[in-house]
Amino acid sequence: MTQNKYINEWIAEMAAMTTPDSIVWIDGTEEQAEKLRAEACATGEMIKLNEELLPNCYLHRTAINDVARVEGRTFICTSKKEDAGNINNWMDPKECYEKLSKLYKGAMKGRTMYVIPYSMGVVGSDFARYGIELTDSIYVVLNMLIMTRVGVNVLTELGDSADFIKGLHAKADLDEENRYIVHFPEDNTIWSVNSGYGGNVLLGKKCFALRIASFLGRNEGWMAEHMLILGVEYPNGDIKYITAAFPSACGKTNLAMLIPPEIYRKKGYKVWCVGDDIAWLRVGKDGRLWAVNPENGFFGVAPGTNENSNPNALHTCLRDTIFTNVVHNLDNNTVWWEGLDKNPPANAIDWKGNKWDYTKYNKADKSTCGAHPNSRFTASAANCPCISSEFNSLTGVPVSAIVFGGRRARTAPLVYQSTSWQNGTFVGSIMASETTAAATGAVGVVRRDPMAMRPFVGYNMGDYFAHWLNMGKRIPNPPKIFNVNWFRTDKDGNFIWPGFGDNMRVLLWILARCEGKIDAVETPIGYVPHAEDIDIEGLDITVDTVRELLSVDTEAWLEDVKGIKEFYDLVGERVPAELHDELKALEARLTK
Ligand code: OXD
Ligand code: MN
Repeated sequence: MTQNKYINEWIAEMAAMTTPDSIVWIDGTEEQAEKLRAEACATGEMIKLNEELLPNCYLHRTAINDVARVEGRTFICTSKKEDAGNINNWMDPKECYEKLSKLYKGAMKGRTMYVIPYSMGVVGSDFARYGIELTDSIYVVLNMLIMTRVGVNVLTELGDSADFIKGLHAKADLDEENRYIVHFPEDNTIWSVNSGYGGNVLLGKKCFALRIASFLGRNEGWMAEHMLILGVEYPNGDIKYITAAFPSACGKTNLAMLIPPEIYRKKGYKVWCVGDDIAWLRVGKDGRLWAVNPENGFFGVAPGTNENSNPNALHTCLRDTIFTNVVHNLDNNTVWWEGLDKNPPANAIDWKGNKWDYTKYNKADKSTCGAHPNSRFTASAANCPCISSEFNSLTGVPVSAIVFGGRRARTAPLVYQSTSWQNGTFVGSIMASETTAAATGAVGVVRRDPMAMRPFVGYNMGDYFAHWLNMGKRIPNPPKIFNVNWFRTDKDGNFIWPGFGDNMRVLLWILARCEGKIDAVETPIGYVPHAEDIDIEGLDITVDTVRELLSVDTEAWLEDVKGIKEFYDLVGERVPAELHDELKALEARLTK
């Protein structure tokens, strides 16, 4: 397929270790994909769904012990432990190669090794980086064909270069005790073994586009971030772009595909989705920060996706989609998940492959769910009704605002603006989210998740903060940095802000601030809107409620300062002095 000796020698070496029966190159053609789908259906790996209702859609079930990313088994293998830092699991690279080689030995015997040449970003663009994934899973091949740009043109672009990310995946025995997702950033290598779940095995996504890319970006002067990218179109046709980072379970995909409230739609406002999970950011020739989404599809959480929460996502997965671990409706050969609608199918199979009795469903008991809470749809960006016309742009989109956020019942106001890039980096570094009862049983446990990158920084978190500060010095016209919290609750625990499409009202305030069109109130934590400046026309809430949403609870913040100190101590001595200064200054402002 290629004359590139680096590629061919590496494949030969991996094949000698894993001993597949055959090696098949994936060329990106529809004919080959169709043959693989048929083969997966013949072996039961996938189920073809109703062609009329869900054209070209398939259902797959993972092993029941293999349903999510495994942070405890994810490693960054740098030669020096301190370069991986305290937040990452670390293994010595040599030791790790030796240990995992034993697990890979003969792991593909009786199987086929597929070779997937893929690009993160538009092939040939300045942003693009190339990878080759070797895998023994057709499911992985078919997901990669949706999530990345796969094809021989990647090999053409690579020519005889050694500059590609080498990914090796083997399902082996799906043994949890020997499951490893390991990254060798100094060798551009990713090894994944004993898993078949998306986040662990679609190596272009979290492993390459975040962990390895964050390492490359630090060395080369760009950024790889866990951020959605959206464009807000004004009635006059102007479009302004925002990137936003939120931890899991905070509605990233919903915000990325937001539909403005009717009063805004009538005035001519629109929102365009560029990406829902990952942004690569570079300084443009014009001195602004430019963003691309390196992916080509969405690997979205299915439960809770419905006509109200995210109609665009729902429409995106009506065709050409792979569903994983959702309910199979046997009556019409379609799929269902909790929160899709109020009509659970009576004749159905649950995500574990067992007959499912929806009458036994109890919201409080996850084991009665028909779909796994982390069940997914893998769908093509091209099928998204609100996909941006800039999705395939070679240069990306210019970013006006960076938005951080989390799920906080009390601490963070609906929105506030940082006072500078340095202060904004601090705001990102102290990001946190509270667990919900539904997720863990323990309400309000705060997990620090800086820039929503805690599981995804491929090097020392302290160095990552320093890279953010350095980038600020390199961007002549940087985006303004904000923090939002859609999840503030009243004393009875009810959400105060309506969220979803109405978050548009907050985005418009953010963009007005970026344009210098509106002033704000200075508080100890940053700039907060005047309550009257958040438009509530057509909403069921009053300006006083907005005032409550925007209030800064000094006591809660002082409590938070303690948690931030503990977290900085955990990250260790590489936390930049500027961020310690920011923390001291915040504490002083809060106690003044
Ligand atoms: C994801 C995640 O799957 O962040 O996108 O876990
Ligand atoms: Mn994500």
